[in-house]
Amino acid sequence: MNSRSPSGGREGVEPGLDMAAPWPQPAPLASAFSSQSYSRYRQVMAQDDADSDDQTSEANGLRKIIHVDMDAFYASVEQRDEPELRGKPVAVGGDGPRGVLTTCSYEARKFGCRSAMPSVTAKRLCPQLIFRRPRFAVYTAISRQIREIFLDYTPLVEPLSLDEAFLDVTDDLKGIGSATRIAELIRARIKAETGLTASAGVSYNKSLAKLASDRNKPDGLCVIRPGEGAQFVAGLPVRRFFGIGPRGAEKMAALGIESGADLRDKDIHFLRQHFGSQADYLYRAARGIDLRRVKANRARKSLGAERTLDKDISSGSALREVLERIIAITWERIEKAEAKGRTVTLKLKHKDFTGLTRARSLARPVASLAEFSKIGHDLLDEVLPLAQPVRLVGLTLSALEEDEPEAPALVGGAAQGSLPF
Ligand code: DCP
Ligand code: MG
Repeated sequence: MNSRSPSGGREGVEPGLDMAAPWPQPAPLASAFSSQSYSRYRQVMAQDDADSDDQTSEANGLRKIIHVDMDAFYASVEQRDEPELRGKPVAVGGDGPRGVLTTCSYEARKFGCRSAMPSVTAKRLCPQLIFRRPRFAVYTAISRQIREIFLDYTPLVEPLSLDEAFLDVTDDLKGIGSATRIAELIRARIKAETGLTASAGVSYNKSLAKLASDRNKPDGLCVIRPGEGAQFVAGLPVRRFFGIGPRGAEKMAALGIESGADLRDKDIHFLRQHFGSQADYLYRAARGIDLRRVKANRARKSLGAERTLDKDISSGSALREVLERIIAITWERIEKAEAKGRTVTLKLKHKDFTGLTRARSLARPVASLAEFSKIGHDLLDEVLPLAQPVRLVGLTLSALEEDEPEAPALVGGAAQGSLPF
């Protein structure tokens, strides 16, 4: 078993910082920290940060959080279903001139291939790279399978994407005895029931659990116990922190901040001076403190689809044709999710990567495919004729009505559960 835990370590809380005192609201993540690679997580995390509402639960007692993340998810599924791909460098994505890797197997990562890398670059790094097209229906089915496994241990499951989720196991519903043991049982069941490996991180808050799940990938486990969080983040480069993208990391490097330890050395006045509303978030992050709770039944913010075109196009009729296909895909997703939303947004990306969006909001949810389609086409008409050709077209439905109530917040007994790590 690949189980490690950082040893030693100072307390995760600075002397003089009163854990029982009310905490200020975490600052929302500012655009200075944006980065493409982290954008998916940032959206989720920034949202959570903005509506974190359980400032006292950390003071009430430490929680036990597990973050589970499948290893090289899409690529592992392809290797599972096509045994001749096992042990080989495999990429999932388009291998055309505009193709991008959604992910790649660990064998391909040895050559430097990565998620979101242009396929041409990946092929240059690894000429023997084998490409497969994504099979989203299969990935979605596996995602459901693993979610069922999670729900067997706790109702407090917060999926972040198809292949990862936070679980709050503070309340030991099955009487298993430790959070680490629960994580191991979950990993073993995922392996047995899906034939795939997952890595897990166990800790007392979400940020640390997520950092931990990444530490011993693939097929690994890492536990960060109370008292070890500050030590753990001290050794990390700051770009690994949530919300700190390449630009944020560059700005920090210019100020002599490379690692979590460097960040921790800066006082709050310095952080406020240089990072404004980010300061409180950074101050806490450098100490391994994260107050967000695990939220089950995360409400979806939008639903949509987009397509990168094989050839840049500018003609109205060609764009209408593409849009028609995107409308059909998006509406199918909307119906499947039984989503109701009021805002339709058209997104176009030009050849030079500049973007253009047009949105329309109704007073009530969009009622039918015909209505959705008409709004989509009206928005397109508004931007025609185009000044320059586009390479990507997307359409989303947002301002969604929540159809599932939020899970009750952890209070009292649950927050104070005594499950050991
Ligand atoms: N994905 C994607 N585009 C990205 C990143 C990821 O489409 N830019 C997809 C493909 C991945 C899946 O999401 O398989 C899960 O993303 P992860 O970041 O968890 O990456 P992997 O599971 O592939 O690898 P790891 O073992 O690092 O978790
Ligand atoms: Mg993964």
